Amino acid sequence: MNVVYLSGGVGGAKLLDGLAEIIPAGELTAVVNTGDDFVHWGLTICPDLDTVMYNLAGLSDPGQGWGIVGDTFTAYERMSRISGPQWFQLGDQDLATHIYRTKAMADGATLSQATSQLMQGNGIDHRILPMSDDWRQTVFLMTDGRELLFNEWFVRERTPRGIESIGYQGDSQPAPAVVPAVEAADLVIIGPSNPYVSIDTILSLDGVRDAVSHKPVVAVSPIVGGQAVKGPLAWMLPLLDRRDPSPAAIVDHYGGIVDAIVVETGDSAGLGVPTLESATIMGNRDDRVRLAGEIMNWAGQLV
Ligand code: FO1
Repeated sequence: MNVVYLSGGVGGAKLLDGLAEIIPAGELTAVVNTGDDFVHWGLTICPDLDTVMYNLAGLSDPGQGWGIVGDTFTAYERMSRISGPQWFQLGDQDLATHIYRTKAMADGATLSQATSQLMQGNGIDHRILPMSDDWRQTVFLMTDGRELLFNEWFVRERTPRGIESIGYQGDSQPAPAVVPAVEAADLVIIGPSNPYVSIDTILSLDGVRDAVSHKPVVAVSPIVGGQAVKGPLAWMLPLLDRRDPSPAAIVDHYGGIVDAIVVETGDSAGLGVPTLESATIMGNRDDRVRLAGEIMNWAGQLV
């Protein structure tokens, strides 16, 4: 069964790690959010691509989810001495990724090509695609007039709530392999990611929502028991969709493209689509593989 997985954030990467364990490399393609990408220290930073890469390579901190477990921060500390307090922690090993990617693209590689080289360099056989090869940055227009890039909002400012709107700036073209991958899929899985900053970013690209809408789609709820497992989603839904945080709000947010949903045991009230209840909190790798297996066994009925 050909699966395309839409991913962003730490939760998305964790479930992808489980899926990659049970689905052969030729049958699983991930399309990863690049709306978080930005230039920092002159380097092109792609947090969600790197979070996927480190989780699939077994390099990530199981708890934190991003960065390389055991990494040191000597360059970061030195930079803080040179140019004052820093707000985005780039580890010494993590820097190799950013330097490699920045050089590859300076030498003319596309982000898709640089990503493929980085994945191979980290021993990952599954196909991991950036949603776009060009800048498509998520921008927060705040009620006080500030415009913040995602990580300026998420990390530097610590998710301020005065959001006027969220926009996606830059090229609306998906990376070349994205729409063909969706068209070749038997099933699309939307990871337990924040819809606004991890999935809408992908669906907003030309042709992607339409291609996905013609496929069976399973979404994994990022809302558990009325709370966001990670991050600010629990208050973004009431603010931006005027909905209480719930799996039903997630189904409705995606506007009819979701055919089935995976929720935490006990959360399946009034969803109106086929629902799988499970233990969806992934505290360790066994959880990731178990949940992935349950989803794949259950999703067979939809294809
Ligand atoms: N998240 C933080 O909360 N603080 C950080 O200093 C930080 C650094 C960082 C460096 C590389 C990277 O790939 C991710 C990093 N993240 C950090 C996570 C980042 O904010 C991602 O956008 C989140 O994973 C959500 O997508």
